[in-house]
Amino acid sequence: SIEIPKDHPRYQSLINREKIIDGMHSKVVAPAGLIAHGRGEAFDYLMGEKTLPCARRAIRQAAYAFLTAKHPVISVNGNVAALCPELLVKLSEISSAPLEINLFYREQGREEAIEKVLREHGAKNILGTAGRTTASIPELSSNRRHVDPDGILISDCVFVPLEDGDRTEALVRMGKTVITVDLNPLSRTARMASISITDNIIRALPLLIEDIKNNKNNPKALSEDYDNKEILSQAVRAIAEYLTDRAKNKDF
Ligand code: PTJ
Repeated sequence: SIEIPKDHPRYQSLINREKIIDGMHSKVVAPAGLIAHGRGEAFDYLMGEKTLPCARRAIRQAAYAFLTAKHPVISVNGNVAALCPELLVKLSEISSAPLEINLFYREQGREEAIEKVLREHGAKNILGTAGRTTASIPELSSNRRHVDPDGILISDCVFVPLEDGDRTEALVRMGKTVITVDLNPLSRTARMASISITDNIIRALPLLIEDIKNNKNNPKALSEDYDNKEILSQAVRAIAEYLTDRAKNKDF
């Protein structure tokens, strides 16, 4: 991998790219994960690479869902394992929700590669490892239908960042609360999920961890009227306003 100078104006973005590229070489990330990352970057640009107020509200609601669930589960794919394994492990610890590896592009050696990364970052309780995904999600034809019988199958709340729309829909139909993080507020996943956080996973996870930590004894303090469609509408409007302001002010 290349050396990125710390004073480079796009340092963080370049670091994230390197993580995804390195992840692809070690089989953690699927080749399509590079395309997914690029799409995410584009949306991040369009919102000024910051957490929008509506995303902040969605994060609070997600913390509430985690804290009030009986069996919350954190679904892990290649991109999130490459970008922020330490944050996934922290979220799992603070919420007592197990991590479950669940891949769209199943390929020999990927589950093992992701398990290795998670273990290196201190994960103890990992579901969905090779050979464990013997249950299936009804009416879902993608590879993601294979799930761990002790995890997503019996969960009441699933955190599925950077997800595809089909599974989100199938999980909602099974009666589960589905939380996603997706920079694209127009994606099927964002529209199908119960709680959609329109933010970069890198920025959203520390805030989610904080909210869970600070409200463990009183989750009710987090709850407020919540309407996912309204939150998505606010995200789209925030992007439009940000772009309009920049264009008006010739801020280039
Ligand atoms: O590891 P696998 O095999 O399970 O595959 C993972 C990918 C991400 C390749 C797979 O789920 C996929 O193809 O996803 P999509 O359909 O491309 O959707 C990914 C969504 O995540 C897109 O809407 C992106 O805008 C968004 N996204 C990408 N990077 C980030 C992001 N959202 C938040 N934070 C990011 N860093």
